[in-house]
Amino acid sequence: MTTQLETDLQSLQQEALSAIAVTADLDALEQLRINYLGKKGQLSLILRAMGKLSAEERPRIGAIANEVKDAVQNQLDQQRQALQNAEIQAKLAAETLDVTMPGVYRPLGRIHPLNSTVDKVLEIFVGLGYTVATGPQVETDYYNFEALNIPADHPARDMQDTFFLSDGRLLRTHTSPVQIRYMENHEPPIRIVAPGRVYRRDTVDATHSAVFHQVELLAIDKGLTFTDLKGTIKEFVKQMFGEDLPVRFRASYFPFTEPSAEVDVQWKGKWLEVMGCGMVDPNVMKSVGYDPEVYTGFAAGFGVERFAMVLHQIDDIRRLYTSDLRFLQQF
Ligand code: 2NM
Repeated sequence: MTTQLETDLQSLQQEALSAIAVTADLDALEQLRINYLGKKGQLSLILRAMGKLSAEERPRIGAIANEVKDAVQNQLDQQRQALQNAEIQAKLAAETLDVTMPGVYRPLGRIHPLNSTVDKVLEIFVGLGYTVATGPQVETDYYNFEALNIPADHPARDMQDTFFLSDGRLLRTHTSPVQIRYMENHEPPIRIVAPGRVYRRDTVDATHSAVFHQVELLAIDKGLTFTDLKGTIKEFVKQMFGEDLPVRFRASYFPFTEPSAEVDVQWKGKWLEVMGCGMVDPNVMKSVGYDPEVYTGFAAGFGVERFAMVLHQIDDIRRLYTSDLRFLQQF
């Protein structure tokens, strides 16, 4: 026959199993375990009543109680496992990394065409054994003019051409002061190349800028001749343009060289004036303390913008300064 205890055990099992099955989280599950199987739980409460059972009934009810306990424990274990799995799956889903998603676009910087031109020029001269030298952009009259054999009444000194500071100093109009400073501090033989920013009071247009860039080179040694100058420039032009272009030298004048010449290069069928050059004037040698009877030297100079414009077919010098990305991204 069915006792009250048996009925209680059965309804406890039924209630526990359905309560456990719908539990949504691990904390609630633990509460259910305490409630049903804990020391002061419902099962313990029922078992306490077993003391009143007869000796023959006790093992039977005890066996049922154990079955209920196992069934509830089983269901608790299963549900715990299920909830833990669900938790892991949810975590995995939340942390999914979609490696097929497009990356974040980061625009890449690049070398400005003026700088890449300077880099290329310097690389060629370093390859020919020259050392890169630099100097200040604010100069004195002495280094910019006097030491370079530019007389006081020379038109280059004109207010129209030079930016003067209120203290009498000036913005260098060429990088030649770098060569003077270098010669003052070094004994021949000398091979230097001086890149840098220079300033002229020019009205800005497609081919003129008040600020532009120059590279000048200087070689001083015993026995250097105009032939050494021509060979150096021809080699430079060959490397700069990537081919052996026709080069011609036209007689010219600079205060700091004698004789002086302009260099033209035939490029795409046209003669382009690309640089000035000459043998360093004995007066320049004397101003730095070199004996012009012992040493000779050659020098040359050119505008970097002009080279960049020829090499990249740029029609207006201002494009090199206006930082228009549509222009710059072409290089
Ligand atoms: C030029 C053309 C010819 C030149 C001369 C010197 C120095 F310092 F040695 F006298 N430096 N640069 C020179 C000579 C520059 O640029 C068109």
